[in-house]
Amino acid sequence: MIKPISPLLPISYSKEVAAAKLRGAPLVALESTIITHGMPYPGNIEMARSVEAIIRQEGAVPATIAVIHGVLHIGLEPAELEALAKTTGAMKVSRADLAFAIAERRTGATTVAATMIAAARAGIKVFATGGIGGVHRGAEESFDISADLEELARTDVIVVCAGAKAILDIPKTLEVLETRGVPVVTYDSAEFPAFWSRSSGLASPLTLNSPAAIANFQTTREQLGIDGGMLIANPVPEADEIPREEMEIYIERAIDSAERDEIAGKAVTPYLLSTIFDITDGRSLKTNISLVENNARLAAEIAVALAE
Ligand code: PSU
Ligand code: MN
Repeated sequence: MIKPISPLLPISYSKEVAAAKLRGAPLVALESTIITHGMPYPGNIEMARSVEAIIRQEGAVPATIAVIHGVLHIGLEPAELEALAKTTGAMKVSRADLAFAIAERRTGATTVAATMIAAARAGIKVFATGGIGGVHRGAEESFDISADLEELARTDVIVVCAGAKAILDIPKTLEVLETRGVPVVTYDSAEFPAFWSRSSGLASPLTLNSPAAIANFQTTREQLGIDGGMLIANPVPEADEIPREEMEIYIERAIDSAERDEIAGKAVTPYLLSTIFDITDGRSLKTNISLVENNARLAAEIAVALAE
């Protein structure tokens, strides 16, 4: 169920997104935490620009979502995107703090959960990201389960990702998604992918082989009156993947280091990502950019198929 936005909410559409909404063009939402907390500058701005360009090439319109000085932005102008990529003080904003960032006139980058909320309110049905948050390893002790999972259960947006990072407990993440009724569809593979790696060792709950089939599945869910999101897992291109066995070594080291440094709460994911970036000498970043670009392409194809 998509609630409309109050006319009193401070919201701003980029010129391109406003024009696209007027003519009913397909739109693809993009998150901004990946820009401010997921990658270092200038790799982050290069990724953000190239992802937007890919979506345009595929005949859709990109809408990068963020809160800037208390205004919810649906689509960023090039200068706004650049400024956000350079900011070091942006909040990481999820469902719990999206309204806080707006009310307190803060600048905040939206996670998957917060981007889904903004996209749904703005009438955007498809969203491309890198990886979703999930159940962290050791969650039985820490209770660290990303709000992304709950959002997927309740908000009607198709989220295209490269699977779940193996810094998470992937089996538990899939269990929670199943419990909450979120369809998990891997694109063109029987195996659920693990972000930097094409393989997780786990079968995907569902598989579809074309954007049209994904659009048709979503339309059928709507016909049945089933609300909530769905997760499309798109394996990283083979040329850029880091194999699972190799990745496992880096991940173990990053998790050990996070425990030593007593990292908790929303700092965990950014810490692990930047530690892995250091350990792999930047190779993980190259993989990360490649998979986001790959996801943007598929998301645009799905948005175009949904519009047909
Ligand atoms: N995966 C990445 N880079 C990121 C994230 C995930 O490769 O920056 C971000 C996304 O915005 C995701 C968030 O929604 O981390 C999850 O954080 P948490 O586990 O604290 O909910
Ligand atoms: Mn968390």
